[in-house]
Amino acid sequence: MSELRNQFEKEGFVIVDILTEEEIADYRQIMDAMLSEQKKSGDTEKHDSTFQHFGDDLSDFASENRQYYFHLLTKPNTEPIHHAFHHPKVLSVVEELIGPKLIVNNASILASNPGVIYQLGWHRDVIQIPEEEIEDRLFSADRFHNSVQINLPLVEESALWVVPGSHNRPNTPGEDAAFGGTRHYAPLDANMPGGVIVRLKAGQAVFYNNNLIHRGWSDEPTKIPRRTLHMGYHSATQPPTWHFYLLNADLLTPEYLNGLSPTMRQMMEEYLACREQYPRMEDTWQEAYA
Ligand SMILES: O=C(O)CCC(=O)C(=O)O
Repeated sequence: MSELRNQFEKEGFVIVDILTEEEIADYRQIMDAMLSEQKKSGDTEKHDSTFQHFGDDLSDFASENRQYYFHLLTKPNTEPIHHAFHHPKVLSVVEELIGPKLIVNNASILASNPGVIYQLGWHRDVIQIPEEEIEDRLFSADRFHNSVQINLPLVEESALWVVPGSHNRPNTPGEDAAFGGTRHYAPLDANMPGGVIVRLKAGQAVFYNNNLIHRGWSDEPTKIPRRTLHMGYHSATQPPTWHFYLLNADLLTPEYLNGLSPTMRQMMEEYLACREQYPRMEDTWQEAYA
């Protein structure tokens, strides 16, 4: 097993340099055309983050004083940045971590302008699973978790916090106490033992097992914008997890697919073929699921 994979399995995350300076500048330029840093809101209210699975509309960016979560695939006018989702270095690291035949199942951007307080409580990415169906066996070292999530910032960031090594074991009593009885989002004032900030330079990515206990967080209003590509993949050599269903397949119409680059179109066709093979998200956390 490679050193990188070993570290990923032990800690639940790895940090890798991905983009060159030139690519960072290119990507920033594309991003600036979609999301303006000049746009300021007069809004002084405190907002909860949008429920990520719905996603925001690009045209709403910065109208409220909060972080935004944009789904880039299935949203027209985001095509100029789609090549980020098949960046060869990203794909080769994911392949090293979980295996070949990668299917993209999340391609988003986490974005905010300066001055935002962003607080998404501690959680594992099991929000799609009803709380009473979340069993400890899902967080076992014996179970292959067929999902890698990635944050690739175009501006340095320190928004993601993780509890290293928490991805393949159940909660400790201290973590249970911090969750306060829920298996979804912990209360915002939870004091999670062992939580650390993941500090990333622009162009560096964190690849994480999203069973890891993690959160998105800033204690104070941010001083710099957030422009972070956020992606998820699984390997088609094994059945997908519940994260696979994050893309809204209904929006992948023939008309939409026709407007994509040949590579992106092929990736979406592979996504749809996999969706046909595994149509039911609710099967994916059952014990009998292969
Ligand atoms: O980097 C972040 O803001 C956290 C994202 C997150 O918690 C998630 O996607 O589940």
